[in-house]
Amino acid sequence: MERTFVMVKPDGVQRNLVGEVIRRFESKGFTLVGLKLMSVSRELAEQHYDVHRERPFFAGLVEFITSSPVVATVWEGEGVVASARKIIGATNPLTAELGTIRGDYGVSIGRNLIHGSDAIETAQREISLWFKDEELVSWKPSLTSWLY
Ligand code: FUP
Repeated sequence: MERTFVMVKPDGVQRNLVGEVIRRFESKGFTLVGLKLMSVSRELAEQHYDVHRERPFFAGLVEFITSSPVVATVWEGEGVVASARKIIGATNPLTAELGTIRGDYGVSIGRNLIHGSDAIETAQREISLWFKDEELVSWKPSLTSWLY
């Protein structure tokens, strides 16, 4: 079954939106298989945002992600990678549709509350970067037969 990596960034944690984020993914019908509150090391932040290393906002982004705790999660379900991106909304919260997490709660691209993997291969890379195998739990919620 497909999995994706979703992180509530420092601003989302500080603004008490952890519950709201988890609620939206649970309500949609996805299964939580990994969850932890953590401080992010500079090394992990730089690896996570490696594709942006040459961009002008890279240093600020690493500074931001390491500034305060994040909540790292892994979600499972059919089509979860693309669906999570829809639930999260466009990168810039000002142009993100209302009804998405960024569209409903954010006003600034540098404080866009949440990260979600952008493709299946990225999700695999990010899940193994952020979680050890033994931190992920495979389980079947009893609701499954009503979802699929
Ligand atoms: P997304 O996949 O929507 O998280 O967006 P990107 O991978 O394009 O960008 C990663 C993060 O870099 C964004 F969440 C916010 C930050 N960013 C900026 O701060 N300024 C920019 O111009 C673009 C991205």
